[in-house]
Amino acid sequence: EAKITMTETWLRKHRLLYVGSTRHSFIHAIRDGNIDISAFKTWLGQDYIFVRAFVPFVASVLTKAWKGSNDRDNGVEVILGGVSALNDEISWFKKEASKWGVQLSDIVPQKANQEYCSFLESLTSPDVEYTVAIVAFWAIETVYQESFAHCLEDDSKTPPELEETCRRWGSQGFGEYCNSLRKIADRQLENASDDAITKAEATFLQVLEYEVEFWNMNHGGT
Ligand code: HMH
Repeated sequence: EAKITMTETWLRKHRLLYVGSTRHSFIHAIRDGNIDISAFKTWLGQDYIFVRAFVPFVASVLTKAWKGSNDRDNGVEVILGGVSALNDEISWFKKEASKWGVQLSDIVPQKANQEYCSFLESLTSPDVEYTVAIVAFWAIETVYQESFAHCLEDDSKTPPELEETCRRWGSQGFGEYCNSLRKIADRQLENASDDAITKAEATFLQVLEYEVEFWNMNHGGT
């Protein structure tokens, strides 16, 4: 029988917050076909800023993995793939913004976004252990995966012009990538100190809270 991993334990323990971050009213509005296009455009512009701040964070996770890469299979290739995918993601945001008439150079980061980006920056510190950083990375990607995959289920009424956005994070390929990140996180957690495990759990919760605030920013918390 399979043993219960640390991430599974946390997902069960913090179910309410996890569901709050992956089944937000913004996501329900996309899925039900009720999304206000201005809310979608707000999200698009703000997420472009977030993703730009995400690049140095992911690069810092790569650096941490690289330093421990004499440990067999610590995930360095998967993370390198993640860094590489961000190049395409930034281009996609530019293309999508021009499609919707969103002027990216004019976007001012809102408070929730600024706070989330500062949190990401704090995680780039060399004092933050690889275990903590990889847990944050897994959680950040997984919230988007679970959220957007929900908008692609058979009974969803997602507007066709938003399907491409939903597929970016909701596709099976992105789901497999999230599973790989989860395995890396769980493998790290198996060998981590109690102190690192405590910090990683707190960081996981912070990510979920920032994600809820990020959705609220686009969708008024309704
Ligand atoms: C706010 N969380 C936010 N934006 C994203 N693009 C992701 C997660 C996934 O990369």
